[in-house]
Amino acid sequence: MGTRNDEIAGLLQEYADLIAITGGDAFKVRVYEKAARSVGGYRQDVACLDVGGLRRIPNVGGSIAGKIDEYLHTGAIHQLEELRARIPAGVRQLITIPSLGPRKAMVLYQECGVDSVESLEEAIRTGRLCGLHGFGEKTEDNLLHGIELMRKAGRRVNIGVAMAVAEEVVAALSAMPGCLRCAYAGSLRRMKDTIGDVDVLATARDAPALMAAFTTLPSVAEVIVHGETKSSIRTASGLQVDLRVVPRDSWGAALQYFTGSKPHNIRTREIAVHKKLKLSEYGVFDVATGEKIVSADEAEVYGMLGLPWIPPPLREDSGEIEAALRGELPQVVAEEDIRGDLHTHTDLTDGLASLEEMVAAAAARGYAYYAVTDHAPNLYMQRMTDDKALDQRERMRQLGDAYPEMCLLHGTELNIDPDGNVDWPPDFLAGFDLCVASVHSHFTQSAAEMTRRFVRACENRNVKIIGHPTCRTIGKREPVEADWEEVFRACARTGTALEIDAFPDRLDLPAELVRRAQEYGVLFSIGSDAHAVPHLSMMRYGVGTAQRGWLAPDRIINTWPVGRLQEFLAAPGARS
Ligand code: DGT
Ligand code: CA
Ligand code: CA
Ligand code: ZN
Repeated sequence: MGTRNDEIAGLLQEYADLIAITGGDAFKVRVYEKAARSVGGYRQDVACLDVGGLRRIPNVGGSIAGKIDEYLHTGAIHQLEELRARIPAGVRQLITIPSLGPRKAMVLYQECGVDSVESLEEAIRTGRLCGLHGFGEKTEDNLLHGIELMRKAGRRVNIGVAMAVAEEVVAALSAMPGCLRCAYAGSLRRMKDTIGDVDVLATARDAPALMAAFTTLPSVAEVIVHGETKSSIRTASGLQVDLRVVPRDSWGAALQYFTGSKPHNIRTREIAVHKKLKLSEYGVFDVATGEKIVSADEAEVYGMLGLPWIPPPLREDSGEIEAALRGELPQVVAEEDIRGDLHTHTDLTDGLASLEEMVAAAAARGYAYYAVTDHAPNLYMQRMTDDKALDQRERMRQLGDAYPEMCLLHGTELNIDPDGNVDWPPDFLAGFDLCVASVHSHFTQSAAEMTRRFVRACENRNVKIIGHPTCRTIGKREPVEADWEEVFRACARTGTALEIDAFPDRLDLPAELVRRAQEYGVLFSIGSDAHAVPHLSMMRYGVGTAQRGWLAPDRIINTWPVGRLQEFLAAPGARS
């Protein structure tokens, strides 16, 4: 069942934002932000804790525990309410525009009465910001570009948000006595990185009862349509969920239809026409007799078309039909193929959980190996030192005795500087079992500079994985520009794997680049980039991205047995 942790984390983050906008103490802002992340990632339901229990949450002190407790008892935090009364919600929305910070948001509100994204756009277009301190022409261009980026992401949500909603709906409906089958379809089943709306299908003995249950689920904020076979609701976060109840003997056809994508369906329908069949959301029909042909599952539907079952992440009409007709569909990686996680953090840097907690959670997932890759000293906010790294290594070696089944790897996530250099001298790096290297700043370098930067990082003999290569954050930051073909060649030549960062707002390398990179013989690693225990399960979204990139398990180093992985990590790596 869902916890209220995200809701409470959201309030603490809102409080932090409002303090920042009103020009409050930057230290206090960070304290609340950290507390918000801790609450969001906490393993117990925070709503069930008393003040003593609340204070045991990392980064939650007495005053924050008091506020959470106040909220749980009264439904409000009075200090937050006071700030809300002073700052319209639209002003807070302004700081979600990339490149617009809290200080500027307050100036815009106080000096120009800008209190929403729309009114900001209007103010820029009508020249009302001219002469306002700190808002030159370049700033205005950046703001307009930021607004456009936000619009493009639109009301689409990342897959993690949609999956949480869909799984809750499917679990609740499946538990209803009259429900026979229930599953989500659409872009979510295809594991797309952003989701427009969630499509849920069901078969039921009592369709009206299932509809009634659906429209009264606790997460429903608004009922958009309540029909006999189709209803739509919206959750508090604005995500639409459609439920369709279909006849039992149409299940396979309906699931195939509503999984999409639309271009894939157009192709399958054409193939059906050639076979004198009609394929629709209502079922498979014999055109000559008009008779409905039973389709209990999708494999039967594809079978009638003379095709093998096609994994949903491939259904984009990007060559999968041709491959299926030739009998050459790729055997894409599955979550069960993953034997370990090679990108994770602990509270030694910006993670929330201790080394012990993270390792215990990794063991519970049945991993054969597990790497801890905390940040390195050049990301100076993380306050990493040689001693801290060595001390962590020692603690890890001792911890290893308690986990004879799992190989613990002491790694680090290095920072690739603008010239392509990384933290620490080579002999210190050689002491790590694994070095991931990633870009964390200077995202706007030219493609040529960025390419050189990646190639140099690959050529470092200690760097084995390039982390979150494009540095995109979905809906917030565009991917960096680089000559990816050149980067792929460097990876292949130096034996450096490219990461698929599985965090749902990253999914980086994106699927299209994964597919292209394979042609250069590049290896991959799927890493959760976990900063808390629950994040280890984000691995599934990285696997989904790999599937959309047509990636087979053998190309992914963390599907390999530990011996093969260690050989790869120990190899010197070719230099230019
Ligand atoms: P989304 O919601 O924008 O992330 O993307 P989808 O793929 O979930 O699209 P959605 O929700 O509009 O429709 C779900 C599936 O239903 C879609 O993938 C294919 C099928 N579908 C919807 N409309 C049409 C249509 O006009 N023609 C065909 N062939 N299929 C359709
Ligand atoms: Ca959809
Ligand atoms: Ca839909
Ligand atoms: Zn990173």
